[in-house]
Amino acid sequence: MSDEEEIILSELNDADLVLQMHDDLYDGLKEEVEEGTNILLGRGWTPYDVLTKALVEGMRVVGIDFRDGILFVPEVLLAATAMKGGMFILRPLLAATGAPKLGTIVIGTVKGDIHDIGKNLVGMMMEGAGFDVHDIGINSDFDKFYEAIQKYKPDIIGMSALLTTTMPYMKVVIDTMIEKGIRDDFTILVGGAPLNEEFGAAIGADAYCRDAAVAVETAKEFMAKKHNQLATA
Ligand code: B1M
Repeated sequence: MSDEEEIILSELNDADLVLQMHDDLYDGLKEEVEEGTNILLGRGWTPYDVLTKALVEGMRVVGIDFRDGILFVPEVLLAATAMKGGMFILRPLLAATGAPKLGTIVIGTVKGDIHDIGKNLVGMMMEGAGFDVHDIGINSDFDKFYEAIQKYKPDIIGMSALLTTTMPYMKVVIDTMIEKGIRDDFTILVGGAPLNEEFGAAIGADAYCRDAAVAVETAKEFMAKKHNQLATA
């Protein structure tokens, strides 16, 4: 692109800026995505709207072209890095709600799986809602979950999987918890693009969460139930 055609992000109106951010995310332009994120925040957008309308929507388009063989792993990695640049700016803003602590969550992407954007987003939203979040990262086997369980004594375990080949490992984690007699000590929430409600029920999770907002609402509902049970016990 020549200098004359260079796009000045700050000169675009909100709608055009959001579309440009989708393009920049698609092209893996981290600095531009960060700049766009800051501009929208400066214009009074809520962090949640920037996250969902500019970043998540942009990644949805990347996902479609990845699926259709138009984009390949290296390009998608760049898009993911650009997305993380924007998320890094939003994270403290989403977490700074001053909400009272609702409970503790351990969250991780299961063994064999390195997708972490959705998990990170769920973690950020949970923090924003007032949960203490301990993120154990990607490629997490049962031992990694167990170590975190012992260390943080969570109320909720969150598992993420983005691959049809890794989602069965969630059942391994739950079955191993049953063997150890600790399954009922926690609420187990699962999520990730290839999952659905039926799968969640079949593996013995307490709930499948379609997205981060649903995960937060579901976690809040389970915590309210837990507190009611404790109060009436
Ligand atoms: Co991958 N990938 N990928 N990938 N990748 C998918 C998942 C895929 C659907 C793309 C496609 O259509 N072909 C496909 C999986 C097919 C399948 O199994 N059904 C796929 C594949 C095949 C692969 C590789 C095998 C490719 C290869 O190497 N040939 C490889 C696997 C690596 C591995 O994990 N072992 C691979 C690699 C990668 C990258 C490294 C390049 C990159 C990941 C970078 C990163 O995460 N740091 C990547 C990406 C970015 C994607 C897509 C394009 C986008 C995923 C994403 O971040 N979405 C994805 C396409 C797609 O999903 N349609 C794809 C945005 C995010 C906000 O959404 O993660 O769904 P999502 O999270 C949502 C909800 O699902 C839910 O809430 C989130 C926020 O609303 N949620 C939870 C998620 N986790 C939750 C946990 C909870 C609750 C809710 O706990 C309580």
